[in-house]
Amino acid sequence: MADWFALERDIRAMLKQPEWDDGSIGPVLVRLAWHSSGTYSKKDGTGGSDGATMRHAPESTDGANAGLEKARAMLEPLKKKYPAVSRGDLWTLAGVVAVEAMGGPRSPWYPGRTDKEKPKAAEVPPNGRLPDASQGAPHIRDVFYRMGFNDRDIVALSGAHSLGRCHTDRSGYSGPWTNTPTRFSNQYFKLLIKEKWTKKKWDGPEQYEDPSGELMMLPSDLALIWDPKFKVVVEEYAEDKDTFFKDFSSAFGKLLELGVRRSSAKL
Ligand code: ZEM
Repeated sequence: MADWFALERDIRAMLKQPEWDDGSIGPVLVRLAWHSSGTYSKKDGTGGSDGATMRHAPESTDGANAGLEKARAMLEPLKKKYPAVSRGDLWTLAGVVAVEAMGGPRSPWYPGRTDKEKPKAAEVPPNGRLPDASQGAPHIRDVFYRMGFNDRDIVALSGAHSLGRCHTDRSGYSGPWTNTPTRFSNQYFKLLIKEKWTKKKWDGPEQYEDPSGELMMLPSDLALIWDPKFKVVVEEYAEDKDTFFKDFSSAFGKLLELGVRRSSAKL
């Protein structure tokens, strides 16, 4: 049996890294957990975090995963220290621990993923399953409905953009969504509603900025207030942090479980 408490302690201890972005690798670990899971398709059960297939082509080459090789490399020392823990478990647990350590809610999480060292072609999901930030509500629904989520889950999960930032050398976009990118909060929803978002004038891809020019939104973020059904939920979460935390906790937990096959029951 792996010592899960010791592993969680070690994950928490490595989050603070002064030379990394805003001083914490928490946000990029949350993104790793999400991208390793968000390839799932409920139609045929392919994709998801089981197998840790993001190490293998073509998933490793998906433009959406640019930069996540750094997050995976940062977790490798823990894989060495806890060899019985699969990378699929390590990457998803790191996301859960990071959210909680940055002030967010704990999500339900269960071990039992099995890494695929030499996956067959059909066992690695094709590229293009993760959402495209340049697109709007219909695309976002296509992608998240494919995983089995509903509109409310979509808005809740998107609240993770209270964390972290965009990097021109990864996605081509630039900047953080909030002034507190290492603090999990409902600030993203408040800003979506309260700020005036205008198109940024630059050579990069279409993105939006607040009047200060310091904060950003992707077209896919603004889709959450341009679509009336999404907007109602954005307004609710902007007003009610506790409901957001509760909904995020369960939706993130559900995301990390997608496609996980266990030989024995959950612990
Ligand atoms: Zn994100 N996300 N995301 N996201 N994301 C980025 C960064 C982060 C979308 C997206 O295109 C982008 C969810 C949903 C969606 C995080 C968590 C979650 C970036 C910037 C882009 C472009 C990448 C870069 O340049 O480094 C789109 C289109 C989404 C849905 C429509 C969900 C769901 C998430 C978790 C539950 C996080 C934490 C980051 C910040 C990463 C970092 O390195 O700081």
